[in-house]
Formats: sequence, structure tokens, C-alpha cells
Amino acid sequence: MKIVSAKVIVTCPGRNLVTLKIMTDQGVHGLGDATLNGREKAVVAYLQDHVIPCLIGRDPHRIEDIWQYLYKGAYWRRGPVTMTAIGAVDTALWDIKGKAAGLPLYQLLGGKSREAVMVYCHANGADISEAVDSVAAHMAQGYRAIRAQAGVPGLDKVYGVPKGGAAYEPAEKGLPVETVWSSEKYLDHAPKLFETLREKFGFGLHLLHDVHHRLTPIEAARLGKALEPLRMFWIEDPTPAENQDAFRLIRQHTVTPLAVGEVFNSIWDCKGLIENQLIDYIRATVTHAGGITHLRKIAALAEIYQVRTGCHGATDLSPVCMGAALHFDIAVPNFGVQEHMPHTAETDAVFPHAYSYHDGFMHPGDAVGHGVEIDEALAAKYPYDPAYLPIARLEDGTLTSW
Ligand code: GCO
Ligand code: MG
Repeated sequence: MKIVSAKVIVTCPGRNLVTLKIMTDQGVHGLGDATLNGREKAVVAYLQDHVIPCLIGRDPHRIEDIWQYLYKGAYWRRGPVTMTAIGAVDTALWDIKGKAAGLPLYQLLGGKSREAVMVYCHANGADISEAVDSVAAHMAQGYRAIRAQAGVPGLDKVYGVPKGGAAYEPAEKGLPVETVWSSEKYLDHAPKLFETLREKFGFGLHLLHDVHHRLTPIEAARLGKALEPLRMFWIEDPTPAENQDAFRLIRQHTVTPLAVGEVFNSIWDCKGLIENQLIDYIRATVTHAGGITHLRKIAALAEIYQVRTGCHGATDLSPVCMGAALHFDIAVPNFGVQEHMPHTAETDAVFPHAYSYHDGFMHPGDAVGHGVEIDEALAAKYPYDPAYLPIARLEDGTLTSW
């Protein structure tokens, strides 16, 4: 089999999504997600100008060799743009291999390790009482694991909390919106949210929370300690993770489980965190961490330290990523949980898929490959519309991590 052509499809059915489609001489094609939120066009150019020309004529079955060719062959290693592009190629090649074999992708990954994939959803509210209602509504939809975020008194806009009851969407049209952040106000408030949720719903529900890189290590330790009696499933990204050693400090103070890694793009970003047992869940996913091939290596390293997976699954990861991630999730031995932020109906129509949600769990389906396709004619009706993630400043104007 030979790769004869490849193209990049950019579409905006409510939000920008980038898809790589690889065609072979046998009529089989594969799809990979290449979406890097707010930096989409950089990956488009990287694929079109530097990757696609090198793919033509290659045997798509040689997935590992093509991965190594794109990674080592570029000389310049790692980085979100490079690794997203490699991830898209890799996902498309696994899709092709599954279709050629007549098997769903999870069969190529060793077969099912479980019957279904537990997912967590997002509940949020402008205040604690709205967040409680949102958790109740998601429980009614069957979710066993729920991430809760609430507005903080004195802060106008808070990560994960939409204005006006809309679904939360982590990018806004136009240039980056500026938001104001105060760790002091947040730290006083966040434990109250989870105290209230445990009072209302008891302990038979997994509760998660995303700190979104906002705290210093000692502040994160304080939060973890305050939340300990509330037995969180995890707190996510309590502090930025470039400095992997920062997690040692948090760990010394709290047994609240820690999840990190949605912004990681290689095993090198999490090697120390995993080997030193400083985290409990690794959040890297197919799209941004070099595809199925590289994510399997990260998971294999994590497995020997009893670190479990918790793949990022925000709406800025396309249905192609969700499909591939669910095949990975159902097969990987050390699975923990999968994030599920449902896409809009428009997005689902552009990407017909075999995966499904039922009663707190998802299933990748049994279609061959990863089971996600793209309706190119429909995709063409939604042209690219620039949007950025917000930035955050402290109350005195200092730029901080969003
Ligand atoms: C999450 C994430 C997202 C990110 C987004 C950035 O846990 O789902 O933090 O909401 O902010 O994916 O593009
Ligand atoms: Mg997150």
C-alpha cells in the first residue's frame, strides 16, 4: 500500500477544527485531528509545507517508522506544533491500518481491557448554588464522574464558567480576552463548593476540579489539603508543570490525587512526574502528544508506577480525537477516566462517528479504524473564524497563567 496524497481540512462548525486526511492507492483513507486551539494555522502550515510532501509514496502500514522519520528526521524535536502534526499523521495511519485489516482500532491495540469507558463531564455555575444544580442535572444524565467549577465572588470571569448559562467553550472570537485572577479569592472559595456538593450528594459520586495552572506550589498544597476530607477523584493542573519538581512540594503536603498533562506533548514532559510518583493521572491525549503511537509509550511508562490515564477531551479536540482516544481508553490497561465535553450538533454532523455515550460511559463502537469520518461538503460550509484562548492578569495587572 502507498500514500498517494494528503490534505488538511479546516472547518468551524461553532469552533475551529483541523483534520488531516491521508489517501492511499488502495482507496482506503485515514483521518487525524490536528487542532491546536488558538494556533490552528501553524499546524496547517507545518503539515502542508513540511510533512505532507515527505509522506507521498510511503507505505502507510509502517506507522512506527513514519513516526520516527517525522520526529527524529526533523532534527527539531518536540513542541506542540510539531507533535500535533505528527499526532495527526499517526492517528490517520492507525485508522488506515484498522480499515485495511477490517478491524476496529482497539483490536489492533490488544483488544478490550474493559467493556466501556467511564467519562467525566463538566458542571459549572456562576455561584455555588448554580453549580449544585448543574451537578444534579449531569447526575440525571447518568454521569458517575463530574468536574465542578464555580464563579468566585469578586472575580468577573473564571475559568470553566460560562456567562449566561451557555455551554463552556474555551476560546472566543477575535483577539484574546483579558481576565482578572486572584488566587486569594479563589482559595477562600473553592473548598466551599466541594463541601456543599458532598453535603448534597454524598460520597457516591466522583468529583473532579480543574485549577488550570493558576496556583503556586505552596498554594496548590494548601488547596489539596483543604479538599482532602472531600475525597476528590482528582484536582487538575494545580500549578504549571514545566518545573516537574514543583509537584514534589505539593505531594509532601497532601494525598488529594493530582492530574496533569493536557498541555504536554511528549513523554519527556511527564517522565519525572511519573517516575517520581508525583502525579496520579496523566492527561496527555492522542492529538497533542504525538498520536496513538506516542501516547501508548507514555501510558506504558505510567503503568509501572500505577499512574492512570485521564485523556484530555475538551471540545477543542475534534471528534476524530475523541474516537481515537476511546479506542485507546478501552484497550489500555491503566485507564483512569476520559474527559467528555459533548460537541455541538453542527460539529457532530460534520464528523459522523461510531462512538456513543450511554449512562456515564462511552464506547468507541465497532466500525473499522477509529470510526470517525468527515463530511467534506458540510465542513466547507463553515470557514475558519479566528478565535483565541483568554489571557489572565493579577489584580495589579501582572500577566499570569490562564
Ligand atoms: C480541560 C481543559 C480545557 C482547556 C482547553 C484549552 O480540562 O478540559 O483545561 O478546557 O482549557 O482545552 O484549549
Ligand atoms: Mg484542564
